[in-house]
Amino acid sequence: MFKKVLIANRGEIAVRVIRACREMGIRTVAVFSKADADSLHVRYADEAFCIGPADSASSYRNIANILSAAEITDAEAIHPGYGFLAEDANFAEVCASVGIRFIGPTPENIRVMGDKAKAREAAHRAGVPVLPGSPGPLRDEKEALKLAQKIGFPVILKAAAGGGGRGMRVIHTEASLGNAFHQAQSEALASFGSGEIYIEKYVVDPRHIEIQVLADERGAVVHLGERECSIQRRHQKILEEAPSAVLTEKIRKRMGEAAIDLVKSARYRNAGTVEFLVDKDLKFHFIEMNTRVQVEHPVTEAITGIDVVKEQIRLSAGDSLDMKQRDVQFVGHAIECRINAEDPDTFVPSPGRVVRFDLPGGPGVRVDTAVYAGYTIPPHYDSLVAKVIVHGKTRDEAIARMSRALDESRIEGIKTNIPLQRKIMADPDFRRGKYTTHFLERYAPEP
Ligand code: MV4
Repeated sequence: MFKKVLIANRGEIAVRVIRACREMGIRTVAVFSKADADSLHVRYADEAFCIGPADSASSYRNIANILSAAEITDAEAIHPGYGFLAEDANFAEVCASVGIRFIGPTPENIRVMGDKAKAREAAHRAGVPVLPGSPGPLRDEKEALKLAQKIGFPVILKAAAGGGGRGMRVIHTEASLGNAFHQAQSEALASFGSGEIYIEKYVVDPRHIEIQVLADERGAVVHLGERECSIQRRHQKILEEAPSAVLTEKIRKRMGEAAIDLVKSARYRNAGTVEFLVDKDLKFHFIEMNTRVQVEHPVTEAITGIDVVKEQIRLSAGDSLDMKQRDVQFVGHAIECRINAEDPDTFVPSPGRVVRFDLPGGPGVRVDTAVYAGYTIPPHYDSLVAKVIVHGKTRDEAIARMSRALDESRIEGIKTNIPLQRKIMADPDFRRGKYTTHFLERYAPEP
């Protein structure tokens, strides 16, 4: 096992990885920007290294500075967390070339899944259901039109290098396809440096359900069940739960097997998440694969008892998967609420000094955060300040427990979305489990 790991991230995920390392007897190196000197991840690590100014391009995304910190401190491996360098195939490759283990999949895995058109092809090759659409990237507007006519409207154009919803265009009529094609292409080029786009049948009012997978270097694979992630605004998830309230045992099993088929066929390694859209008839189709640990991994940990971050570290060190699919047992129901520093009505970020930070506790409650009373949340990064995760015997118990946990919370000095999370807990459709990706529009109009 590694003796020392560098965590190339900040905030709650850096704290989360440090905790896993500490319990595994691995020494930790935190890196931090000048804006983050007072963050908990700096305090919890065995060593901490300043890697640059506040802007993340100069610090948390600065490969040279991070590798220097790793070399100076003799770290054998780097955990990238999520965001920043987590899905940078080039970074993973550079780590390998200087003899530092990147805790995650292979550079080739990241490259294939990072290209959403290639990922679609990989899923198709694996026999995993994909939506009708282009086999690869679109050559021109003419090809887009031909395919749209074949698939039938509505269709959606997506950036191959995109994901997470950026650079997408929904098209309802033949007449609007021309403009949409060129808009999607130039937006993709401007946002991702690649104008490659592809087309798919558009699923109206879908659910977003994803499967967590783990794979070792010998090709053994398990899935850890699904996470329901439909409660989102502008492609930012707000709340996640496991299991999904709508899946049947039969479909859950088929989705898990589909995810495993893709992992095996693509020779994917380490932890990953296979994303599906699920329609009203519970038909599911692959859309993307995420090659990192995700913000919402704790709901899976709660219902399986499996520590996803420790598994990532073990698998990266070359250990074999120490479980079979039948060993993965699901117990109870878990919900995660993301607590963001933002105005609950306008969604405008609300950084600043936190004067009170009373977190919930008690049975079945977990809080992941790098914030404490007296801390000043810097304005330079995302607005996630804490994740509240609850686990209960049933979905009803988990909802009651989350409502109770949110009621116990007192955060002052900054605005947070706790009032919005409380409204969601009280919503009759949420309580019935009847919701889709459009659920939040009633509380949070898209601009
Ligand atoms: C779709 C879709 C419907 N049909 N693809 C959004 C995030 C990214 N991971 C994929 N996304 C979607 N892909 C097809 N073929 C619906 C979404 C989607 C969505 C789209 C527009 C506005 C809000 C959305 C919220 C969740 C999912």
